[in-house]
Amino acid sequence: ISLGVVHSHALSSSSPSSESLKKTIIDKCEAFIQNNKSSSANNCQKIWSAFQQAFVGRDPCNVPMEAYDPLIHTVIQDPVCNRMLFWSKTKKIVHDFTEKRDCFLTLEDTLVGFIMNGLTWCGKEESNETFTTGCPGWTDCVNNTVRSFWNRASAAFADAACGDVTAMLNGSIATPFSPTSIFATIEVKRFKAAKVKSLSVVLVTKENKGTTCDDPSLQDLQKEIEPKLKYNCKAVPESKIQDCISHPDTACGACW
Ligand code: AVW
Repeated sequence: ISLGVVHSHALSSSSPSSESLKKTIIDKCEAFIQNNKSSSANNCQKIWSAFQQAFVGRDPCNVPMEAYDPLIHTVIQDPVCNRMLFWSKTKKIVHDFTEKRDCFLTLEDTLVGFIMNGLTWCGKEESNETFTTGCPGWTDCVNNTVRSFWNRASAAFADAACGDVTAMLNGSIATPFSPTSIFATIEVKRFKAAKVKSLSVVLVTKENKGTTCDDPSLQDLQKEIEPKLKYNCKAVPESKIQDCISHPDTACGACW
């Protein structure tokens, strides 16, 4: 009796926008696996299906981060102890840096972060379609499709952290450790003392101007970290990191 409805859903689920999101995601997934043989145990079709079930047919402002649990559990990702790089308000420089060298890895350099980086997506109640435009923005509602994904993926990245972890924070702004950031609200809270030895903050500064490691927000961070883990902070001029980006043969240890 409901064949008509099923049929129309089947049609709408293969609308151009749905097809292009699926293709974009599978293409990015396969490209990543090509370049990162350590990820070859992943199945991109399975990843797509775990991903889409998180938000298809849902109000795009009512997708909790737990909706992405099946996706996170589907992705096979080896932890990379001592090389994990967290960041906040330093998106451009941190990725210019990790793109050039293999010594550090951000969430966006892992399979799931790489696939979703730069994409917008959402669904709609009582619809099988996926959309890439007209989706709620980052701050339009708390539980929006895209923000909940980044919250969940960040939680998984921090859960997997081990050894000495590094965080690149922005010394050119008033509050480098922003209490509303994903780094503060999710990642720092999930470091496991049994696995993570220390947190090293790299505070990126403009020619020794701006905030220093004595900044009150960084003292808050230190209080949150110690005595559970070791904490240290180093102000590093942006030009020094830029030099390391332009000379990828410099040893990573010499960058800060
Ligand atoms: P961020 P986080 N409107 O630089 O610590 C639109 O603050 O939160 O660092 N987009 C936004 C907004 C906003 N108000 N706020 C955040 N974003 C998006 C994952 C935007 O794409 C990694 F593992 C911005 O560039 C890092 O350690 C991005 O969120 C950590 O979480 C980062 O915001 C970085 O997140």
